[in-house]
Amino acid sequence: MEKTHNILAVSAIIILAIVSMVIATQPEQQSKTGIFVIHPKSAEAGDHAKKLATVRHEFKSGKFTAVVPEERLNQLSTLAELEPVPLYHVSGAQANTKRQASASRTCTPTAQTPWGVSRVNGGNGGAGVKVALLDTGVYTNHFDLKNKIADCKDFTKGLMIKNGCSDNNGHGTHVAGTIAANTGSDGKGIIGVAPQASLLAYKVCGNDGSCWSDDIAAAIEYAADHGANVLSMSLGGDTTVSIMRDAVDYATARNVLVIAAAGNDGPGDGTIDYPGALANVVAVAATDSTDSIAAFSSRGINYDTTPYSVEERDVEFAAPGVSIESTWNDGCYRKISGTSMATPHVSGLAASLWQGTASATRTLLQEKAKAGTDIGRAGDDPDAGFGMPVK
Ligand SMILES: [Ca+2]
Ligand SMILES: [Ca+2]
Ligand SMILES: [Ca+2]
Repeated sequence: MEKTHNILAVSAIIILAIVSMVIATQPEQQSKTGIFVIHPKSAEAGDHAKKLATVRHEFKSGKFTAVVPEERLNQLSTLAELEPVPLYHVSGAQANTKRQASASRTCTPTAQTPWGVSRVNGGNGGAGVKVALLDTGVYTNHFDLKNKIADCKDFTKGLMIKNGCSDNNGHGTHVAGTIAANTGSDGKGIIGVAPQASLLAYKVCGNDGSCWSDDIAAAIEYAADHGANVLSMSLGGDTTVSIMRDAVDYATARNVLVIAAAGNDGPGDGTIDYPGALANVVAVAATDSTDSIAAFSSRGINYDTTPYSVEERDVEFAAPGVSIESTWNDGCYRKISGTSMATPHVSGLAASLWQGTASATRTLLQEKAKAGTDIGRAGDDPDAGFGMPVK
């Protein structure tokens, strides 16, 4: 008996020792450099701080983001408030498809009007309305999109905003099609929710679908200064950051209706992602073709807040987001799922129903959703918010 105890005790010590060794030999979790929001304590401190780090973006508020080497962190923190920049991700499947150019149409969709477009408005309108699309870029030569792209910029290359928005992922091209595809010059392609709207295609995500939140915030401020009416973001993450709130406030004050995916972290309540979770960003959940909420769709906290009043972390709307067919970056079409696919249905409908101001358009969408089928749980709920806005 005593021997057994000894063996057990020795075994426990050996196991503990092995566990300690394994923990000790794990590579350090934090990298040697990080990306931070830098909020200088004075103009002079800001000038000094910029010499200690590689500036990525400058913001209207006077804050900037930079890559900071670890050994400079202490010195920088005497000059400025530092805040880590979160990495977000697109809210839908992606497949890293290589782009291909094609001079003639090589593909046709399985249905020219996808089920989601039929559900929302059948695909019409949007003339004169500009929708900024912040994503992995857009394949601008797709037959059904080639006359839709009013601007094409890349925010992922640092301080200087570059021309070009090539999509080597496919996700951005898919979202673009749901907003504004126009069946192409031959009329044989697919139709989006607002086929007459024009797109400002802003690349803020890399080919792997990950997106630095400072690239996103910079693109939001740029869109607000360059005539965007609606701003659509099929992306998000678990945390927010001051520059995201600042940029959304800036765009909202300039009459831009900002719309984002609820996220794909469902079905638990409170799983909603930022920036959709911000009160002045419209958060969109995903439904299937029977108007049921997708299990993956992130939920809000609507039952803990005031009904039919949008507060932080509330879901606002539900829209089609399961097996959605749209344009792909190989010149063809794909069916994919996600709140990424739901978001452009609401962005397109906002363009199609544009009321001249962002707030009047948002109110109209809310009225239409409230008047329609009660989707998800009863009333304004964490699954679907006000419900599904349809024309
Ligand atoms: Ca929101
Ligand atoms: Ca509420
Ligand atoms: Ca409901």
